[in-house]
Amino acid sequence: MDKPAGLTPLPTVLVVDDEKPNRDLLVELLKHDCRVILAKNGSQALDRAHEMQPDLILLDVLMADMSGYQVIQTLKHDDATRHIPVIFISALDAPEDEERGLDLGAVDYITKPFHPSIVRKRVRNHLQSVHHRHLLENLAMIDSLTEIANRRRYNEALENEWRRCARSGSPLSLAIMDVDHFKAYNDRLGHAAGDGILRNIATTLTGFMRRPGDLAARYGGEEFIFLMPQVDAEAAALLANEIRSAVEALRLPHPDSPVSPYVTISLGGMTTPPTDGHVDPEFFLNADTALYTAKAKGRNRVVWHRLAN
Ligand code: GH3
Ligand code: MG
Repeated sequence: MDKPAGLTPLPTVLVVDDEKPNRDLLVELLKHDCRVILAKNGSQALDRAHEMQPDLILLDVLMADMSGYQVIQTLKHDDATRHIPVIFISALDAPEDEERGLDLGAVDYITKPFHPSIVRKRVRNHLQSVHHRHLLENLAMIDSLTEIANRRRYNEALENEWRRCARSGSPLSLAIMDVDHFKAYNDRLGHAAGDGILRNIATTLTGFMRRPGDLAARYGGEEFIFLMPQVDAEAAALLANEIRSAVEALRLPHPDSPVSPYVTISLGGMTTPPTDGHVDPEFFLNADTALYTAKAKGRNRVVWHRLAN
């Protein structure tokens, strides 16, 4: 699950132990470094991990309903939880137990009775690694000029939303947009001013991300994407036109545009009912062809595949 970029909230740690005194001890120990949530058995641990997406799990091995080994196996088999690091805290202190825990994918294994300050420091170290991983993931997914999602993030979101819409039988809509006569803008006002335009457009697009799954991304150069899961063609084309109009309403002067005194964009779009399996390349191609048609028809307009525009 995505963590928001930028803000770093207090990390969340899920403590799983079937004995209350142990849970209390760990809460006392960790409460200054993180938000602690609790589970008192294996099945509760799986539910909490799913629902709360903690940054780290401290997992007891010997529990009544389900062993910690079974819990970690289930976590590691589930796409929604496999990324969450697990530390075993266990009274089983033989090297074979520790080895088994690490083989099952735990990042660390602490034996009971533990030394409180050591547990605290190890948890801190692991949370630091989690934090660095999130930073790297975010860096790799964000376009540095506009600070919105990049093409890689878009591709990933497209795969996910495609599958999600296929499962729920909902439509998926995609708009591709491109700045009109942008070369002339750069030639007249300079590349730095052009960069400013791209940032302005990115901010405007971000303002249209109103529903879960909506995604604004910079596809590359002066091309942007807006992905709209669960939006049908009519609604998507209307929204695309609102985006077009919002960019024009910024009134960013474009002295050399034959289309308008201001910077404008053209948009092409496509809506499809995704089928199971992988993304159909035609989805993007048809939206791109619609964009080409919007350019050919005079720019500063929206053309939607298979809609009377
Ligand atoms: P059209 O209306 O047909 O899209 O015309 P256009 O001039 O926008 O299209 P063309 O493909 O000829 O030129 C695209 C321009 O976009 C050229 C390139 O310098 C500019 N561009 C692409 N990426 C960037 C960028 O990151 N910053 C700036 N400032 N300009 C960029
Ligand atoms: Mg252009």
